[in-house]
Amino acid sequence: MQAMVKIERHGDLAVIEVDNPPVNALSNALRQDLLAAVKAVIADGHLRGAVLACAGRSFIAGADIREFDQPPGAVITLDICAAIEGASKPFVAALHGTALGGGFELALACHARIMAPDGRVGLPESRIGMMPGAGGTQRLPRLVGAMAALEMVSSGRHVAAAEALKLGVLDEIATDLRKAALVRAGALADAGHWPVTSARDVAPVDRAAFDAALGVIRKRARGAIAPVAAGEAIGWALDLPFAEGVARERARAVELRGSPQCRALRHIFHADRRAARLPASSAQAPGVWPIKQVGVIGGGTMGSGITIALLEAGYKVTMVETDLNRAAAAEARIRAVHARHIGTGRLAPTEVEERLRRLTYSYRMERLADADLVIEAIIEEMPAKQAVFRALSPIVRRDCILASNTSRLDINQLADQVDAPERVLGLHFFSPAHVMRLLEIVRADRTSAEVLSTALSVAARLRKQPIIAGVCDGFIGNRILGRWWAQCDFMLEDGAFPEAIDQALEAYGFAMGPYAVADLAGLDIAWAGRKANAATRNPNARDVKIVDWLCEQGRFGQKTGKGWYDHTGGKRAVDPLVHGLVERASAERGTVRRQIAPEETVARVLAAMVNEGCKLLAEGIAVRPSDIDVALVHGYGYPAWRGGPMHEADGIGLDKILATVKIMQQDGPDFLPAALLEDLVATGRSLASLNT
Ligand code: T1G
Repeated sequence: MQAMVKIERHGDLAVIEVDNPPVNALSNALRQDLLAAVKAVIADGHLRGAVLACAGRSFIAGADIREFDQPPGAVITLDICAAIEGASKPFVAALHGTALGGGFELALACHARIMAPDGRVGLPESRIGMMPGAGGTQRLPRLVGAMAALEMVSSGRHVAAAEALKLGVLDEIATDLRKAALVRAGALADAGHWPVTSARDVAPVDRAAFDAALGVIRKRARGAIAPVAAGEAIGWALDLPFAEGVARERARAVELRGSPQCRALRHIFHADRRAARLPASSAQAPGVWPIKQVGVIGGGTMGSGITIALLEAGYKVTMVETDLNRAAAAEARIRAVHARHIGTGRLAPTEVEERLRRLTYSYRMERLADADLVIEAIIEEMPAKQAVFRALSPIVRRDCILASNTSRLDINQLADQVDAPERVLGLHFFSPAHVMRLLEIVRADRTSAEVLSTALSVAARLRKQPIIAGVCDGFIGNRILGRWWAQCDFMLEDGAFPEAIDQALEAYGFAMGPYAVADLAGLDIAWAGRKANAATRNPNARDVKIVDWLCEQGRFGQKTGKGWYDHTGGKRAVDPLVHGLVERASAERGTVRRQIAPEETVARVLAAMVNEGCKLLAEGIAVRPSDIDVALVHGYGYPAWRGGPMHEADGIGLDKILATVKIMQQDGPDFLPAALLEDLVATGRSLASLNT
């Protein structure tokens, strides 16, 4: 096996080079080798200084998170930091790629830090339910101040080179990284003294402002422990001597490492990456088609959002609209978002100009003759969509991928309209499309592996989180949503009120409860769907009419001032009229209303999700349980720190979930227990065992 750490000599200076692909993660074995190398360099009387650098695409991206369930090894990163910082010769960190977590902490312990122009640093531990445990929370505020450090550890944000230099993290940005680092190490050795981060004082801070910022972090965390713990540790740097701060940080980090939240967030980390891979059964590494020129048909909210995302990712876009007014409205929408980005400083006016230069508007589909990919985003009606696909077929090249942004229609019926149906698939973006991370890639019966693999590469370039779904009404996300929202409506009839359900689910960690979300999205969409599906609804399915009554009164949610709540005062207020309608629904059903405890709300919602998830798996619509977790977390506000419903269900016990489903089966055929769930319970297997 190749050594993971090498020492190269450059005269009287050394380069310690770490080489542990893909991201130089600090595994137990690597830590041992690295400490040995640091000690060897210190002990070598011929060497005056050293550079710590990495081979491959990145500097050390942190501890190896695959080892978090094992006991820590003999050498911890804290020991290496202490050895470097207390060395009798200067150490300079040469950073490229992403210097994160323990990697960045090692750099903070070095006596200088030099970074390549495209490098980034950060302490992202809180995103995986962890906190820095190798002195990061104590050293960083000594360099950048407590407020900036608080923001960095709680957000977990990656900070680009220019900002890192401005903040005081870096000493220099250099194109010729190794050379600049060696020069710096030599200069520090010549001077005979070098800065020691832990010996610096933390700049004085307005304590009230710091505590207020911590309060905001606590509130925004919505139950997540890690961002708050990391923030509190920055406070220890203000109050305690370095050694004590580090000891407390370490103790708290060890606690978090073994916590259910850390396990859940690591599950999501791996689930995200698994979801972006083709299922194992697909042909080996299918080719990826080059995509440069994209057509978007329809410039409504979705089409405009998709266009903005495509421009951000560097694509050339042609938007096709039917008339001047609609094109003008789309242009106004797209310009407004870009103007906001200029206003917030996210984009420079020149960057916006460059993006908008890549966008052309047209009324003629013929302009899509050169397109590599066309995304249809028109009204959600099958005949209209079919007409678009029929019209496109003779215009575009045979290898132009044709995608629909439908959120529920049968992609196979669109593929039927064109030559080469293997290039047709669904690309279901979530609104607003330039913001929401989830992208459901819908594989139709004939979609080829190459087309699927190209779609995954487009998702990566758009920085979206893909999941692959099969064709069915609502695909993965909306089909599950339909079931658990139905359970919420049943709970209204059984005795709850909308605000109690919203509160129970927000306390559980959801970003917003279902009724608040419905008011935001607009009730008219659900109403139209209910009317369209009325004929095909199963007469044995339990049906709650409250949303129809609200819509009949013109209460479409926030856009009309009233919906499930009264928003006219600028806040969501409980409306006695809605309580009246809820009670009427119970009375019409002949139900004696009873108290619904928050625990029951959560249990029924979770059971509805997991049961439907099992049906999706058995039908082959979802590839693996963890894809369902990814969908719910990135597209539907499910708390990431709970790891998604399928992960949560394993923790609770599938037998308990099944018991709840068995009570819910009285609500009709949609809630019959999934055969897969029953089978898993009978055979004592977990959902996690199905993650391939
Ligand atoms: N440990 C193990 N494997 C890792 C890893 C890590 N820290 N980071 C990435 N990988 C794997 C990943 O699973 C994937 O493998 C491959 O590398 C490429 O990753 C002591 C306690 C570095 C920005 O949280 O944010 O340090 O799926 O597909 O988009 O205080 O990975 O292909 O088999 O994501 O270019 C803190 C987590 C740890 C960083 C690269 N560090 N990683 O992104 O590629 S805790 C993190 C990332 C810690 C200290 C504490 C990203 C990336 P596979 P990728 P990418």
